[in-house]
Amino acid sequence: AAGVASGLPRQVAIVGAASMVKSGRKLTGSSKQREPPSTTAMIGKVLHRALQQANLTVRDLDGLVAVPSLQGDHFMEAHYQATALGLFGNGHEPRALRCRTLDTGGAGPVSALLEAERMIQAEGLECVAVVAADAVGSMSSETFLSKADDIFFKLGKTLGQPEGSVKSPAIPHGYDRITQLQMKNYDLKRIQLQMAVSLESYHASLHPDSLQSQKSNAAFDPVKDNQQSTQSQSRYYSSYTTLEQVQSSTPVTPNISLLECARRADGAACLILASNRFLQRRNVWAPGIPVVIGGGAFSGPLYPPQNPDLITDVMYASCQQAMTRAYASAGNLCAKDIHFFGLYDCFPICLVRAIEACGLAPIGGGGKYLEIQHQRLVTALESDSDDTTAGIRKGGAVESLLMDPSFFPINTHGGLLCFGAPWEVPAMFNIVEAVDQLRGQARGRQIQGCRRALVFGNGGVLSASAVAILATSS
Ligand code: MLC
Repeated sequence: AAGVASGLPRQVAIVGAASMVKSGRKLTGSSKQREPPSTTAMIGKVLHRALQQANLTVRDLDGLVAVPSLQGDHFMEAHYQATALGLFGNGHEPRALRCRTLDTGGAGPVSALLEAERMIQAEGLECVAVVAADAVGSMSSETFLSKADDIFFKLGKTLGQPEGSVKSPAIPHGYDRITQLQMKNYDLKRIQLQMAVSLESYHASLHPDSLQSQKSNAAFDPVKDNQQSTQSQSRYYSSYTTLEQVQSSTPVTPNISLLECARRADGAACLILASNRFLQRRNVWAPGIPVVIGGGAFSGPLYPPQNPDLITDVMYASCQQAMTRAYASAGNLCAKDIHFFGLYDCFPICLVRAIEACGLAPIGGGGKYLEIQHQRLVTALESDSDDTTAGIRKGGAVESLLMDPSFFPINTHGGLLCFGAPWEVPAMFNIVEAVDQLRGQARGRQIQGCRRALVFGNGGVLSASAVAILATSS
């Protein structure tokens, strides 16, 4: 892998990365008349923050890539948002802004990142923003489910599947089919899937912006706790969800409970990509800027068939294929060259398959990998008698676990399960966290020596996969 992180010949850097997430107010009953948060307003905020990081303004942009939203449901999302935000100028002086909308479901942000990189490399653009926003956290349960289910009910009908073969909630039931198959074929255990939530929840407890931390911030004051001399720099912002809590969570499908579902949220994120030629001209190119060094994508059918015998590994291999292509395009890298993994985890089975596909565990070994990582965490917490409601003890077992780059280097923000999941936005959160890690700005959750990151987004029920590999430029 030596030399691949030079930023050449793929000369595109990520110079801005900003995100926001909120649980949203359920617009039911008397609040029915209230407007849900505007995706345009949210995009405006994160766009401004991401541009500011690079000392740029909207006038520097010559491209915009967006993904659709469930709440906005706009025609030509990128054009819509560019128009609504006034990015085309005042009409007297039209601006050349190339807009693209990409729909690969939850894989959208990673597909959009790769498209923005391609627009810079192949079309000669210089500075492209990637944006995503949604407000599914503010939807009532009925509105969200009718929209989400409708997609797959319609598909079932189109494919001539018997009435009722796609059950509500359609998305968790689709992932349950894959879960059952993986449990049967590879001895994956239910408890191992539940451990995924607990591990991610632990990471989310170290991130001040995760929904989990936002919800329980009132419980204690991490700043005050951190002033105690026995505490290290790392601190908790919330207590984490224990395995027992996941096990007693309300069942949604036979193999998925509420805490094992992507956590509905409102939110937005923005990335600013620029050519290093442009950055050198503006005098802002500096070693250490995250650059895109590889990418790959692959697609399969949108929903698993009812008959488990027809769900073959070949049909649902999009993640594996996208990973293989991404590693190859980054100069034949492999898992041991990567320090941070931003893996899509809308349900634990998605994470298990990604862990195997990226090479952190052999095929069929994802469950065991989770079990080992979970055991490491529990042992360290027990050793420190740590109740995760105070700062982390200096020189303690938990601190040394966090200093070990091999400890669960996945979704240090908490993933869809614990950070928050505004429909097609959350793979952006994986990328923003990767950028924070590569910049060394992940504070109490920083992976030591993080120089390369892999981000993966999944769309549909394991149907569309997009993977990008980022590295710090030298
Ligand atoms: C929900 N809650 C969680 C949680 N999920 N808390 C912690 N961790 C989680 N993972 C909390 C909520 O905040 C809420 O708290 C309470 O549990 C009830 O959740 P709800 O969503 O309001 O309940 P309900 O409306 O009854 O719906 C339950 C559900 C729904 C399971 C049907 O949550 C659901 O469909 N979730 C999956 C979302 C989904 O499918 N996303 C797309 C993933 S697929 P409080 O305090 O507010 O009551 C994908 C690929 C792609 O990403 O292409 O899109």
